[in-house]
Amino acid sequence: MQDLKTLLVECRIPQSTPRIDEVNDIAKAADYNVVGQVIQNRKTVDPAYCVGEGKLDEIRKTIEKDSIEAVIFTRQLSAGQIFRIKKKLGDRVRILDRNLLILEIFEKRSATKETMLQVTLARLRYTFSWGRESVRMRGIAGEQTGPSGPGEYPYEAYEAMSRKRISKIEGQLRDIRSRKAHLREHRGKSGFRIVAMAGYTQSGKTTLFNRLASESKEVGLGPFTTLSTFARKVSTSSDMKSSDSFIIIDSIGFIEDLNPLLLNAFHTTLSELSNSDLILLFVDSSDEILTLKRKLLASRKIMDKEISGVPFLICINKVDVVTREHLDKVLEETRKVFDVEEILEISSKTGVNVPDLLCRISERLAPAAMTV
Ligand SMILES: Nc1nc2c(ncn2[C@@H]2O[C@H](COP(=O)(O)OP(=O)(O)OP(=O)(O)O)[C@@H](O)[C@H]2O)c(=O)[nH]1
Ligand SMILES: [Mg+2]
Repeated sequence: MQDLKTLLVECRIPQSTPRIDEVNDIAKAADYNVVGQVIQNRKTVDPAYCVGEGKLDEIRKTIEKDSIEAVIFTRQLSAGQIFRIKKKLGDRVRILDRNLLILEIFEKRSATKETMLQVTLARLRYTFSWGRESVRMRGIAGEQTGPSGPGEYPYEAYEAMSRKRISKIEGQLRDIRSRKAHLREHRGKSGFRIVAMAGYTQSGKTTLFNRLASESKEVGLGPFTTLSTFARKVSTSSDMKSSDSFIIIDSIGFIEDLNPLLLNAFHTTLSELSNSDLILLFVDSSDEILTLKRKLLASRKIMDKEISGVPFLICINKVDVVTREHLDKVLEETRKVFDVEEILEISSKTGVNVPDLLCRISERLAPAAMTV
């Protein structure tokens, strides 16, 4: 149980996307006790401290007055900014940016060896330059800044160790992946078609997975409830003939502006989806239109980069909680981003239109359809 008293800090510049609500959700999911928010509007981001130095002084006073234990910046901070902010706010407070927070939630939710290795790798790569930076900034907590051995600076040892760990983990991941490739081949030979679910985090993928596969995987714990890939067999009729069955795959959700180092960590998890025969792309219709538009664009970007070439069917989910008028707007926005004919309106939670969805999956997976 973490429960650190936490302050969120957002530096808003013209045209930047407000992130504070999303970061608030992720922070809560990672068990931070968010007690306040500081938003500063500026023309540009301060290169030294992200927010202005005066604002940071105010934040320091708030930290002392309210016994704040963690400060989370909603923007990505450079290593230099992190060290300067740490120096100003003191070592007692934990300083994070959105990426480090996402890494924490990834670590917390990692359930498989592969995910754990992927996340460790992402963190090592993300913090690779920190040793050098801490020396440049004259060290955290007075570490020595000169050579520690013949011609070797402390950061060189840190980097050499990181490099070693990185290549070890890469090797372990290669082994796991080749075993998984074997499994996939086996699945392919068994004649089962594969249907994968994709979409923004919290759009309702696992809720449908549980419904279809009679499973009870965790849902609704906030962003990134699911990190690993799960596969189960689903039958669209009572006999379990392979022509009526398919394998459904649940996976990690998308998020906007994920740092490439973090996205790459999940590249293979996502690219597993590109081996599928059909993708169900989830859209959360309960979002406000502006949020929906941003999430649609983010989904499109990730689909194009990671999973292009696989046919997909869009599932507008959570129709049980929205009006017809709102749904029509959702459809209109979805069509602007995705040039597809087939969009189904469903509710993973109540099961509305799920039988229709199963029919459409069967039809799309039928051999004749697959050759089109
Ligand atoms: N009202 C309503 N809520 C839904 C529906 N589907 C899912 N939810 C809720 O939305 C939240 C997220 O659901 P999940 O199934 O965990 O979403 P996910 O896409 O798997 O999320 P990640 O694993 O984070 O990618 C939960 O609180 C669900 O109860 C739906 O059809 N209607
Ligand atoms: Mg999930």
